[in-house]
Amino acid sequence: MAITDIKIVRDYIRMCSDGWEQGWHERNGGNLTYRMRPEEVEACRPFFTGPGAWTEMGVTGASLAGEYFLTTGSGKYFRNVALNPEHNIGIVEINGRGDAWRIVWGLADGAKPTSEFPSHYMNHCVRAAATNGAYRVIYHAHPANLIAMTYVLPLTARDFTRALWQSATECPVVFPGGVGVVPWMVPGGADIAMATSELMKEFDAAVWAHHGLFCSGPDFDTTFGLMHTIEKAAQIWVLAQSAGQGRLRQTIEDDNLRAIAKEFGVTLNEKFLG
Ligand code: 2HA
Ligand code: ZN
Repeated sequence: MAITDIKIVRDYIRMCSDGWEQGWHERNGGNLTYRMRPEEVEACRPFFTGPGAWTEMGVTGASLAGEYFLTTGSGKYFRNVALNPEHNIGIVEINGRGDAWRIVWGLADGAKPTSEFPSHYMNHCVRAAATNGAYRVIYHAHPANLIAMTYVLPLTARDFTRALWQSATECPVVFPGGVGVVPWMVPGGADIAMATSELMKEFDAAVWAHHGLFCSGPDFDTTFGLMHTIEKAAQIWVLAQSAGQGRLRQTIEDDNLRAIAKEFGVTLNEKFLG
């Protein structure tokens, strides 16, 4: 028995491989964190190594103090996770104040959690609070078509939500709340973490201009599916704009969006209609 035989660790690794296979994780691009359930922590605990030193995050989130997270490593490649989990991913424990982490398993030989850990942690705090603890996954990737859209469309939640909803009929069902947009910012620090977590109070997904996308969800399937759906819609948008040279002959109209919402029993974010 190894820690990689535990289902949650296996599923986490599978999601890393799936993201790599989609082409969303060039080099060390992207990162994935999962907030572990108490019974998953206990299943993994026999494999814990002597804890590392506490390291401050630069952000504070008291609501998830003491929790444990699976995380990808800073500078590590998604491509390598399945081949060598112990060096590319790890489990960190958050301290009692909610402002520091320490490594309890993995990230071997001096590796550290993802450079975006402050963003992930603040997003976890916000999404857990917004969903009564249901949301456990934060996923950041670099999907090319969505990034391309950030060079063409105004960087507003309204412009991106409408463009994506209109690019595939399933989109309003998959993300009825829409997507937020963070303007271009320096990645890796507290400022972009706070800006993203502000948007995550309202949205399941936040676009980072000229960089990528953050998605949140209750489990790996839903969160990966959200990333996949948004990027597929972005691809269709880019294809349609290219083929039509910027002119669309027809699209999914607002009344069509309302009809989808009614049929599928979802509530669309009304401020993006009309
Ligand atoms: O982990 O994607 O945003 C590398 C990144 C930083
Ligand atoms: Zn990134």
